[in-house]
Amino acid sequence: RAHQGFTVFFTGLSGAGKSTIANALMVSLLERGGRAVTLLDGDLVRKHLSSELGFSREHRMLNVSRIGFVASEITKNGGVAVCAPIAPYAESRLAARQMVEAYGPFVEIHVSTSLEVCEQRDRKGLYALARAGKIQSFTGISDPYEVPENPELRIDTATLTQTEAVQRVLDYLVALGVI
Ligand code: GGZ
Repeated sequence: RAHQGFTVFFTGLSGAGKSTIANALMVSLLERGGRAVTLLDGDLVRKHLSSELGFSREHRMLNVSRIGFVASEITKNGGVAVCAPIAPYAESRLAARQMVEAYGPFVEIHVSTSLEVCEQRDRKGLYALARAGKIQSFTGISDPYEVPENPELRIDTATLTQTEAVQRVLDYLVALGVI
């Protein structure tokens, strides 16, 4: 299964650590060599693929389904897709899973860092803006996040270092036999 494509799909609140872990995972996978790794980060996707979309339920569903489609194409062609949207709705995560699983494994990773920790960190100042009502429909504050019920992995960055978090993912992928 060395040439089996697969998708790693991180989901979690803003500031939970999805992008950081996704980036570090990509670096580790590239160091191992041998295959193309494509990062579909929330920010980049919003800029290049979903620039016309906002944050309504409908738009978030559409955004995540686009990510799922691109990930499925990458998986089909034997590549590795690493996705890191908030993806707050179970229905859209399932849609992405179903698209990908037609061609290869879909590894859903809930970056479960609590709202309290994310808000305390507030790296981009977005939680303060959301609390002040200056950003509407902000996930965790004024918009829902449906906690994944059966993710392949859960990672809490309050209790794991970045290195440990990436190692958990790599261990899972080794056990799965795809790396
Ligand atoms: C949530 C928002 C919002 C609202 C802007 N709600 O931490 P960030 O800044 O860099 O990542 C967040 C990003 C979320 O986009 P996604 O494409 O991942 O969301 S979804 O999967 O739901 O489609 C945040 C920023 O956009 N941002 N407004 N209202 N996050």
